[in-house]
Amino acid sequence: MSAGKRGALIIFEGCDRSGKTTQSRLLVELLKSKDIPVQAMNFPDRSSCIGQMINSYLTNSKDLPDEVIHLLFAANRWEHMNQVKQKLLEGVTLVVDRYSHSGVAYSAAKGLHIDWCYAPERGLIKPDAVFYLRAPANDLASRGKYGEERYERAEFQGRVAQVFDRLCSQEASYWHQFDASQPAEDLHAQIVSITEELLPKVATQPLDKLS
Ligand code: T5A
Repeated sequence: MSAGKRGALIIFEGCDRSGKTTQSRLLVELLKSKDIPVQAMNFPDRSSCIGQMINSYLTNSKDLPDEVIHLLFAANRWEHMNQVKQKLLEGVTLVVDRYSHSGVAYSAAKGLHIDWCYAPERGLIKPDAVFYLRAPANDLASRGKYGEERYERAEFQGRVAQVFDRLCSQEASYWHQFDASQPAEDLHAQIVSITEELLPKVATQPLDKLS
């Protein structure tokens, strides 16, 4: 990469089974094929100590108060922030499967106040783009392996989608909404087109923080 050019922080958000993992993988493969420095990440990162507690909660082997699991998800992002910053400044684009807005959407859908949910996310590096994959909860419920984890109930996912919709309209300057019901290849083509415009645009911009 040329001196002073940074990578982009690209986030995939959406309800469970909306295709984030599929689209992140396709985007990373495409960028690699063009020799663009890129790395995949995902939250929660279940490999750390905090991530293992989150995994126990999601797989229903441990119960925790809503506030506690919310703060653990946020802490799981904070424990990676130095690495995220370093990679971006080295010119590596990060394609991340879920980030702060998942934290806010799932906890607010349980009834926690949205401002309280947002508080521990403030100060994290702000995404350059959020790709929001949206589809009716019933469509997603028919996809493979749905129902294995704690939040995979269509009624709850409907409430999560409502919060994501609200965040999408509030943060319209960097959110892009896609119809996640369309074929994966069509979705990928639209995501690539936005990414190709985004990378040169943000390369000389300073990193920003969520506020
Ligand atoms: N959570 C997470 C919080 O509460 N707070 C937080 O801060 C964070 C970070 C785990 C849970 O944690 C919660 C949210 C989640 O409930 P996760 O591990 O990311 O988060 O779990 P999921 O979102 O459920 O991840 P999945 O891998 O299960 O779903 P994806 O990544 O959205 O979907 P994907 O790509 O794996 O595809 C699912 C299925 O659909 C098919 C795929 O082949 C696959 O079978 N598919 C399509 N089918 C039709 N059309 C398309 N366009 C398709 N794209 C993919």
